Amino acid sequence: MDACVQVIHSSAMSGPKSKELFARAQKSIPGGVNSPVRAFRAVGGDPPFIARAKGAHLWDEDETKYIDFVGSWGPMILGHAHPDVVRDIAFAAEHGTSFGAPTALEVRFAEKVRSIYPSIEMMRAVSSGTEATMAALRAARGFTGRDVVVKFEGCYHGHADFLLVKAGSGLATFGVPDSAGVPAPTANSTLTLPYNDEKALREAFDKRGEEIAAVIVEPVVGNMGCVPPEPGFLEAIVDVCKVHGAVSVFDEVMTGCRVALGGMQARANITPDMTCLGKIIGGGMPLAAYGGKRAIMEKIAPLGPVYQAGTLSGNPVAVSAGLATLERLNDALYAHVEALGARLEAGFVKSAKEANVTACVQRVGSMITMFFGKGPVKSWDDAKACDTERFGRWHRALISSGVYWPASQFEAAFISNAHTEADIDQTIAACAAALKADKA
Ligand code: KE4
Repeated sequence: MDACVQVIHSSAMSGPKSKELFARAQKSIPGGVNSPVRAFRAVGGDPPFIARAKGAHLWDEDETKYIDFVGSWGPMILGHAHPDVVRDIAFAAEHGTSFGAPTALEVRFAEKVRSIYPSIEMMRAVSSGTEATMAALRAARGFTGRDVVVKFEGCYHGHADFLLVKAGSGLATFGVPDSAGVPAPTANSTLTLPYNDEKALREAFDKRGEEIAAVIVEPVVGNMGCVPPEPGFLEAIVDVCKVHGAVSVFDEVMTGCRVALGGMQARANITPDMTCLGKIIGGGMPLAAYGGKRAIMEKIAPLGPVYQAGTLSGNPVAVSAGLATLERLNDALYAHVEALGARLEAGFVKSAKEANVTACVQRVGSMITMFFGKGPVKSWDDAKACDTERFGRWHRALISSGVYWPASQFEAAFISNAHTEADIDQTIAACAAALKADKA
C-alpha cells in the first residue's frame, strides 16, 4: 500500500454531487472515506462518489459512467451486480441475515473452498482479509510456539499491528512500526525483508531460524503494484520453512481465484502450509477465510488453545454471495480475462512507446499495473522509484475520460468477466491520449 502523498490539485474530475458529498463526508469520516486509498490523495483530484454499478461499469452520483478496473479492489471478477449473485443474496436475506449459529451453507462453502485449494485441509471463515492473515499467523505462532513473523517490503496483509511494520536497519534485524499507534515491542516480532530476495530470506533463517514461526507472502504482489515472484522465490519460502520448522503462509486474498481458480499456488504448482483468502471468495460481501494443514488448524478454538472468533463469521448472506461467485468461476472466464489482460497490456506498452514515455507494464492474468518507471519492478525499492507524480496526472486524465483506475501507483488493476474488447480498446485510447497530452 502506498504512503499517502498529499497531492494538492484542484479537480475538474468529480461532479457537483460528488463534491458536495465529499465535503459532507469529511466532516464525519476521516478523509471522507472508510478506507484511505479511496480518498485519491496519492493521485490528486476529488473522488467520484459511486451511486451504482453493473457489469464492468460504474455510475457516479452525477450519472457519469466509468469503465471499472478497481472492481472493489479485486472481488468483482464476475462483474458488478451479477444477477445470480444478487438473487442468492436476496434469497438468503429473506431467510435471516445472520444467526450466530452453524448453517448448512457454511459447510457447503468450506467444502467448495477445499475442493479448489487442496492445500487447505481445514479452514475457518472470517469477515475480512485482515482477520484472515492475523488469525493464520496466530495459528502459526500457536503451532510452533515461536513469536517471529517474516514478511516482505511492499506486501500488505491487512492492518493488524504486527503486520504494519517496515524493514529495520539491517536485513535480519526486527522491523519498526509503519504506522502510528503500533507499539515498538510489537514491531520487534516482525522481520521485514526485500521481496524476491532469496539470499536475504536464507540469511534471516540462518540467524534467527529457531525464532521464526512463519513467513507470509503475497505470491504475486498487488500492493506495490503487480509484481510477480522471481523464479524459485516462492519455492525457497516453502523450502526454508520446511527445513526450519516454520509455517509458510500464502496470502492469496488478492491472487486467490484471480490469477487462477486455485490462486498462485495452483498457477505455480506450489503447496504452502497455510493460505489466506478473501475478496473474490466473498463475491463483494464481507467474507474471507484462512486454512491449511489439519495439524495447524486443529490448534484453533474450540479444538485447541489458539483463540479466534467473529460475530458475523460465515453469515448466510455473505456465504451465499461467495458460493454464487465460486460456482461461476470456470475455464472460459479465465480464458476471457487472460485475453483481455494481454490486449490491455499490449495497448499500454504501445501507447507508452509511441509517446516516448518511460513506463513498464506488469501483469499476471487479470491483475495489471502500469508503472511509470524503467522496470522491471521486482521489489519495493524498484516500485518506489517510479514517477508517482506522472502516475497522478495519468490517473486524473483516465478518470476524466471515463476510466476508473486504482488511485495509486502501488495498486493493481483488475479485469472482470464483464469487460469487453470494446472496454479495453476505449481504455487504451484514453491511455494513449493521456500520455500524449502529458508530453505536450
Ligand atoms: P481486507 O482486510 O481489506 O479485506 O484485506 C486485507 C488484505 C490482505 N491481503 C492482501 C494481499 C490484500 O490486498 C488486502 C487488502 N487489499 C487492499 C487493496 N490493495 C484493500 C483495499 C483497501 O485497503 O481499501
